[in-house]
Amino acid sequence: MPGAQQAAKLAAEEINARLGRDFDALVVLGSGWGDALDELGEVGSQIPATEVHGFPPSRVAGHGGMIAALTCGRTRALVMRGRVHLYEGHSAAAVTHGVRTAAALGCASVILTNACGGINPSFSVGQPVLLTDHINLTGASPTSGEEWGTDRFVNLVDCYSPRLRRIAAEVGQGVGEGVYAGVSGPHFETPAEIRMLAAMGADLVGMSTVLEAIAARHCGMEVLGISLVTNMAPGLVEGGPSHAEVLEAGEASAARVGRLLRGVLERL
Ligand code: 8IG
Repeated sequence: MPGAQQAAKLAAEEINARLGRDFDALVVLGSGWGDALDELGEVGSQIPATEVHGFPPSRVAGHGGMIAALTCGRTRALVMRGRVHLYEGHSAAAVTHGVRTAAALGCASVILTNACGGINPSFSVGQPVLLTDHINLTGASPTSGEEWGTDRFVNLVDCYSPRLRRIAAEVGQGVGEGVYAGVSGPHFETPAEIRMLAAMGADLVGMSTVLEAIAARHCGMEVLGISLVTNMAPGLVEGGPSHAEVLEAGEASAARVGRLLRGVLERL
């Protein structure tokens, strides 16, 4: 059995023992989304992610790693907060371990959330944006060297489920739509790089999500991606982004994005 699948099975067994099984969906809470958890309803039990096989410690402020079980309407959700990033020096396999573990636990869909920079000038800080597609600029793939099911060459047409996007657009008000460019970071872009990304067709830029979306499709899961624009990209505004600004925008939007997540989970 390939490495990633084996690791996911082990992690799934441990989560099953502590949080139960039969989950419908995984929610990955990105930076700035942690406070949204309060809106999702009654959290059943939760465990530190580092107590589960294969989850490395996360060291970014505002990313306390934990895994929780909660029910939203009839949807049984597994929630992971404290994502693992390439820029911490982790591999594509480590970055996507949570998604593969959720697949091993039977989750049919995953909601990937993140904080990002807005490239499309029609977006504003604090706005949630549904991903219609992505551009993977990390140079990495979670499918490299991995067999999962039968798909060596994963099809990424409609990677972000049109069905889930429709549900989210109905639930959310003033929610945008756009293409997310995933880079490895952790430096922010130069203004010239932002002009390049805009010319490529990117509306948003961030340092996560794309590898998890690919891994989720590799495992046959439906994917919904939602970005919270926490800063406008370098070159579009004076100065440029800071991590403090990102956390502040996340805090200010927690209730709004929490309600959006809750509405989607109830209608999955
Ligand atoms: I939040 O402007 C957040 N994450 N690459 N650029 C990149 N990642 C980000 C940004 C940004 N803002």
